[in-house]
Amino acid sequence: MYTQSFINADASSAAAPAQVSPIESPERMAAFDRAIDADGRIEPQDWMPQAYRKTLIRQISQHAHSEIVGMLPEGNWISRAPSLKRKAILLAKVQDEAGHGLYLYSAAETLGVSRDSLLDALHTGRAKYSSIFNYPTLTWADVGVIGWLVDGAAIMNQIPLCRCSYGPYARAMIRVCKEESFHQRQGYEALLVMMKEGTDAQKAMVQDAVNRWWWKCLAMFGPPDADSPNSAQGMRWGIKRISNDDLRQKFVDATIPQAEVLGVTVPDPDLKWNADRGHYDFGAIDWDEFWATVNGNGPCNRERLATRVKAWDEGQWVREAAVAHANKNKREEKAA
Ligand code: BYC
Repeated sequence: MYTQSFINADASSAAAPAQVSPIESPERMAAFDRAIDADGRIEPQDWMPQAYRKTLIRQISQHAHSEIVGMLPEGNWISRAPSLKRKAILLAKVQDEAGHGLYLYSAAETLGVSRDSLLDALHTGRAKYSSIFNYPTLTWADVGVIGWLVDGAAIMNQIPLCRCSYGPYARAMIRVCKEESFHQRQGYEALLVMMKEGTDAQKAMVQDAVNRWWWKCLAMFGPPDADSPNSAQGMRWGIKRISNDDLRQKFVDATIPQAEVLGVTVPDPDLKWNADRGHYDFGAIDWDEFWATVNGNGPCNRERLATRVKAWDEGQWVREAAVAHANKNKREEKAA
């Protein structure tokens, strides 16, 4: 699975696949624009503008980092899951997140950047990952709420990415979305059991978790369209298909009926069905809190990064052994 980064110890020097010239000529730009206008797919061997490549590396690597950091809040509960069944489900889900990270790092590598350099950016705090994973999981209900709301928001954001103009990202997202759908359902089902068969204390625990996660999930979709510096270009290039605000609205509209079935409320006094718009109106998001978290000052940012760095350091011997093994195979192949 690490093949590409092991073979190219410094693949970052290969800023573009060797056979594709990075030079931007009007003819190349016109051909690229025609492909985008025709809703075609751009593949790794195709010519692409440097800015398109850079945007994709930014978004795909942030997405990959989010998947592997996203393992941590729930991983916290694997040893404390309330039954063998819940433990097996949670283990499978957290393993899926690791897999999503691997597909996404591989998709980023097709753009000519090394996995090691991407991980270095994460470990040194230069790379972003989703704000949502910087909050603590205080009770078992948080695990259900992460499945229902966090994975629910993730699916809403990621289904349109299956139609992203960059082929490897779009294809990775198809499988990711299938697995996210299981993640969302297991979370909702776990909450349903607590709300329909649980004690009053368990029901209160679910409501408390919803109260703590609701606004953070709405912020996951990113800043309002008017304050989103990357949206216009991302939409033009067919990387983003639906804007941050439109996805947020779709999420609220889809989720409120689910909350009603569950028997929980969301902590928003301004939430109201607007018959004229055919959508729910909802209150204001605390963007100061969001930016503080994105910029490293959320409740768990330091802990999350420290855990990832420790895992990286402790895996050093595995990477060294794999490189030694690959080199030995190469020597044997040459000698044969
Ligand atoms: N958290 O111009 P904008 C998952 C940043 S994985 C942190 O709108 P863009 C899951 C943004 O990066 C969830 N930062 O940007 C995993 C940009 O900064 P830079 C992750 C955020 O790219 C395990 C700046 O704000 N999903 O769900 O057009 C278990 C301005 O934003 C956030 C993805 O990564 C945020 N929430 O749109 C369970 C999906 N929002 O880079 C679940 C792929 C914004 O200019 N990514 N920022 O320094 C995307 O769809 C888009 O990148 C975003 C942002 C919608 C997130």
